[in-house]
Amino acid sequence: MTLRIGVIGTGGMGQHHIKNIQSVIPGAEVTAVSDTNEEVARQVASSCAAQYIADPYELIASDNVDAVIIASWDPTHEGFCIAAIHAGKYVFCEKPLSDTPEGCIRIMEAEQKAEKRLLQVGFMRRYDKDYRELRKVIQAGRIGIPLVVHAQHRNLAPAGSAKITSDMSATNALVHEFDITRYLIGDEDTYISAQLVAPRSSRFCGEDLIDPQLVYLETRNGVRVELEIYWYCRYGYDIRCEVVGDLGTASLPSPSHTVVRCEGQQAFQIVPTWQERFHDAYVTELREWIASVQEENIIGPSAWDGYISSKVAEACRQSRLTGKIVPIELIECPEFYHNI
Ligand code: ISE
Repeated sequence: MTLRIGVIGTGGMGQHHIKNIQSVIPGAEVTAVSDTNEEVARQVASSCAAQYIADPYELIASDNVDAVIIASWDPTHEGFCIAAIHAGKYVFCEKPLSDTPEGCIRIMEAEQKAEKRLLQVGFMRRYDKDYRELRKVIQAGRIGIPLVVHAQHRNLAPAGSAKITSDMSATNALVHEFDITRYLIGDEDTYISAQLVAPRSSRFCGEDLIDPQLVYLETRNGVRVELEIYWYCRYGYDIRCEVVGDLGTASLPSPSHTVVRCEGQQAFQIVPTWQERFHDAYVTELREWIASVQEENIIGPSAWDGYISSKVAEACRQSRLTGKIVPIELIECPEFYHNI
């Protein structure tokens, strides 16, 4: 049966998911959309023959909606997730699950009360073929025991009109790195501390944002993770990752495979946006999510994964404010989230 999806948030990410559902993902259709920007939401609704529903809670409750995608402003995620879970509906929530760890805990509590996994978090990098390949190499033991991870997360410039704050470097962008690093090195290991270091800021980022930022994490097994987030790198969307082991190293390939040599130079394109870099990952992610909803067996990134990333982001914030290395103390993983 065709899955009827309601989408909350018709900005860049919401529109991207809607386009993918319409054009390349069979088995689902968008039947309702909601956004605080009514004009855009109505345009999007008419482009996919969906209903525009002003109140997102009404969309969640609608008989015309079997499952919900949340792609709205980060601080609104928690309320919508909890409402969808209370309504017994499957929900796919863009990252971050919540902008606070406490919010993630409340979502986990709601899901446990429902006694059924209903929620998946949009950590789409787990569906990217390059990250999947990197993980395979590490898990096969080819580089030995992972010791160090170096990763860079660079944006050409922030997308959309929302103002980026220094905390969003961790809550909105680095959450991807916190999650994908666990996926690469094995999630039986856990983060135990975080330190945020602010170098001199770019001239282009404005006064309220520290940019770039460096983050150093330590895991219980002693792996060191060194991350850079840079919103205004101004040359493209550039995601890099190298894992150093005791037998060798493995890294993501260059994002484009066509290398041009001409006029005395060698070059390859660096795409400008994450929608382009991770296009295939977004499609695979939604395709697998839709299939898992239809089979009533959600297996993608869970609320527990969302909680861990949010907890690390919170430690980064504390570190920025205090200048100290901040310990990360996770709550005990509820049994509900074991082995999922
Ligand atoms: C954005 O929200 C995303 O999710 C992208 O994947 C990320 O790379 C970017 O930095 C975020 O702002």
